[in-house]
Amino acid sequence: MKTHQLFIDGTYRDARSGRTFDKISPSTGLKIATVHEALAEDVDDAVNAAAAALRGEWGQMPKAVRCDLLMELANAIAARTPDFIEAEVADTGHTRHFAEKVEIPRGAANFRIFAEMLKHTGGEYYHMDTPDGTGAANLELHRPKGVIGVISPWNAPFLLMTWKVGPALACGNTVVVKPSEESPATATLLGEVMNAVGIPKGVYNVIHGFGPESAGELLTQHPKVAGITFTGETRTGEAIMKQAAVGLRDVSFELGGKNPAIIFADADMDKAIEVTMRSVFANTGQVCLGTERVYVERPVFDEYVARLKAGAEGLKQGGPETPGATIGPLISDEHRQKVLGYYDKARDLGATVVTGGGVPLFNDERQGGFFVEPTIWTGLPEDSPIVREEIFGPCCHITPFDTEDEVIAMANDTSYGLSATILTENLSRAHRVGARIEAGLIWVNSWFLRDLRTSFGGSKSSGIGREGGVHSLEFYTERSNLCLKL
Ligand code: NAD
Ligand code: 6OD
Repeated sequence: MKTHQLFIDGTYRDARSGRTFDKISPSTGLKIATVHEALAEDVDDAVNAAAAALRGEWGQMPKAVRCDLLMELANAIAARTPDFIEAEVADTGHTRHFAEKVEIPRGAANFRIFAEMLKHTGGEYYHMDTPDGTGAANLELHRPKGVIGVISPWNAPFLLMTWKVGPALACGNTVVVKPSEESPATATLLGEVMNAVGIPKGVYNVIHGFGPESAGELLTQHPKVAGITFTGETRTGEAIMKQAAVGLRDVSFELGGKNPAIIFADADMDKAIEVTMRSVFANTGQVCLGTERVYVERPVFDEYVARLKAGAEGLKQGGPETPGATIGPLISDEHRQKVLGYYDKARDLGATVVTGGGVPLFNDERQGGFFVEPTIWTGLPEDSPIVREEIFGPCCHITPFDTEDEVIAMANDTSYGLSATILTENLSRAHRVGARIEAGLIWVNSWFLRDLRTSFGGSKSSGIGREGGVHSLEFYTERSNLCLKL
């Protein structure tokens, strides 16, 4: 049985609160770890350590040295890939394949790419004419913002946490990370690697706990925290915004989505099935970018539904220990109840259940896990909660459409604006339709294809701000204009 302590000022230690909570395995329902819960004193210790590190060696370190150290960190993470995989799959129930091919390499890349980018980023300079003819030089300086509070979710814990910690550290900040209570392991393990490569004490701190009245709320209200970067549910974002309002802390929010996949009749149907099998079922549908709404042009509707059904029924459910498993459990019993609530609601509302809709039966240890059947519905109106609300499970509703205007209107008729996926072989249509979709990320003939230099984030209720590339630099630094009269 594992114990996850707090990581503060370069040292693992028990919470001063004296409180702990259990971490339950999603794939078996059994307890796998005891986690220390940080309350006010612990949060204070972590933030103070982070603030002190800004004034110490880290704050004085030349940018090039800091970036080289982060490159070493990326290599050291890669060298410990098996440990990170084990930690991640135990907490999340993800397949080893997903952790090995996507989550852990991206964790290392999040440090490498931002370190490389910062190392080669220059500054802005504006010459100005003045009445006396001598002019002035304006230098736009970027300073680290300060102590950054990182609040991350459970659905891709290491990838999403490092997506924020990487640029925050590259820009010279220090961080206090509050990983989800459902996924404490990889953030904790990263402390060992930070120490091993010589990242100064206090630069990276980890506190565990819950949101309200626990570590999350306390961190976002701490007066010494300069900025909060948060990925999670839209409702949690609203709560954090209120908490961060006192002291006017800056926020960057990556929130929920109810993303459309749009399949035109001219699409390559093999490609459409391959892409949407991933966009609907990858990570058991627990991906903010997932496409729980699928719109299919009427001439290919029946063919598409039949082929996606066959694909869903071909998935093999199982935890990381199940040979050949292609789809894992949901993260927790609580989340499973939420998803099953939508499964029941869909049936009550008269949806056609194309496949799934329930809980699978197993005759082995998977029976204790939090599995649900991959599920496809058709036949519901666009104002149904199934089509409007983020479910965050392995499911989608498929609607037929007849015209571009009609499908664009349906795709945009949502309070969210995170992503969209368009399947078509017609480049002009891809551009025409894509440009009219109100979302931060639009893919054509692909999904979740990520160049870390590009902007990432959502509009409407899907977020505030963008991170990625230079956009991360904007959030994780403060600008000063130095105007030098010549
Ligand atoms: P969540 O909002 O329940 O929790 C996220 C984190 O916030 C956790 O660490 C939690 O402890 C913390 N938290 C909760 N209440 C808090 C409070 N009042 N103050 C401070 N911290 C608080 O989200 P989740 O269930 O872990 O993750 C799933 C959600 O995240 C989905 O809605 C998904 O769409 C979204 N998500 C968005 C993106 C994106 O990039 N847009 C990426 C991944 C996940
Ligand atoms: O790839 C990323 O950087 C990113 N933020 C992915 C988000 C996945 C959502 O579940």
